[in-house]
Amino acid sequence: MRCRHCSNSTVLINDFGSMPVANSFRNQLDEDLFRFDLKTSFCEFCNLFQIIDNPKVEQMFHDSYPFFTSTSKSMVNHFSKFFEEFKPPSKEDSFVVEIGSNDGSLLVQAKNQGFHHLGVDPSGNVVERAKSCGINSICEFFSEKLAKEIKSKHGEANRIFAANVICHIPDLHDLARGIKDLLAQDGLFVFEEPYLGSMLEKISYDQIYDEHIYIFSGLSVQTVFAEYGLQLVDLQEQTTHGGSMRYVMAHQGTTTPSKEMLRILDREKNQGLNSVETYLRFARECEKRRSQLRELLFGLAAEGKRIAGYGATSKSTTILNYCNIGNEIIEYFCDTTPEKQGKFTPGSHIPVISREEAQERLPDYFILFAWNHAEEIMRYESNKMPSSVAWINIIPKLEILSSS
Ligand code: JHZ
Repeated sequence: MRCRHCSNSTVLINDFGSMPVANSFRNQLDEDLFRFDLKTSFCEFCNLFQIIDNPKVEQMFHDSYPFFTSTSKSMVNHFSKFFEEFKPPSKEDSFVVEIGSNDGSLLVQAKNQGFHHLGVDPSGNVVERAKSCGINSICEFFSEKLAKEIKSKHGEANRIFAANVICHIPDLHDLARGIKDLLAQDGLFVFEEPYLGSMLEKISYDQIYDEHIYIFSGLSVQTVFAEYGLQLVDLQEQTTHGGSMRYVMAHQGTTTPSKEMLRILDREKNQGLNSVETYLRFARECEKRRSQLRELLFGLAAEGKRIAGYGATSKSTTILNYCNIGNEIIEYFCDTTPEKQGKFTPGSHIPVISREEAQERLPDYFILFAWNHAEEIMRYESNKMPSSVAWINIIPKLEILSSS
């Protein structure tokens, strides 16, 4: 196993077994389901935590991609603050690009405030949604080649933004060359992703699935982009997606790195984010979590309890397939995304229904698979859900939250 980035040999960390594409919801149970081996490894040379194999990018991102950023109001709010903090100082002669712009939840601010902008996303359906809201978007995979085309048509970008997408791009060399070329000399490249430090702390192994080819840390991001003259200048911790990190990058030598960044990089070393032992410990913990979840759910099912899932997340595909839990245990998933409703979850074959339908057939237990949106979900559900329904929290700790 060679590192995807530096080609040195890596150490095998997790083996989650055969896994479908996390967002390959099926219309019919008998439809073919593509599977691949989901394994992770760690590179001691560039500190990259990565999955070993991945499906082709076209199998993951396409015209029926079912994840729409705007399904979470708090995420839309988060992106509006993101834009305010990092927008170019002036509208004149400035150009904002977003990689993986999805339905335009971030760029809507650029559009509303009159900034010249462009969103790039490879999934046609989400691009159409963004365009229908007046957000300039193109349906493409970002690459060095595309960066050159954008530059020749629109000029250099003063800001390049990305949220929950840089870790989806297998070839980081091509990406870095594209950014280097497109970014104006005084520009900023700002992206945020689920954070490796949080994943290790919470044992949120469900962050590992096909789309997440890498789970980054400050240490790995610094190394990967330095080779192309892009310097990490700030790190900002975020609470989104169960613990994310925002990485601020600039052309080498143009911006002074923040003290906070130096503090976080030191903390990462103290936490052992650069040591194989840390990851091997994480792998052992994942196995323990698997046994605990199976024991709890099979026990409840044996008592005749009805169990449903809340939030048909990408993350739930890893948990259900790794723990070998399917529709014999979980009766249905409740999810607000119309594109997921009426379909079956990948590999675990559990039907997805709307919140309204779920109200008609409430279970004894709801497992909170969208644990990263717990606050938003509980705000909505707390006065609607009868006390006879208990919640099962899976991350950071397996626990039953309330029961009559
Ligand atoms: P959510 C996504 O992963 C996909 P997922 C992506 N690959 C990525 O990188 C990560 O984000 C970071 C539903 N829901 O946000 C909507 C409700 O039903 O945890 C979604 O289907 N009711 C780009 O898929 C799911 O839950 C609600 O009130 O793991 C949440 O998915 C809310 C708030 C959500 O991301």
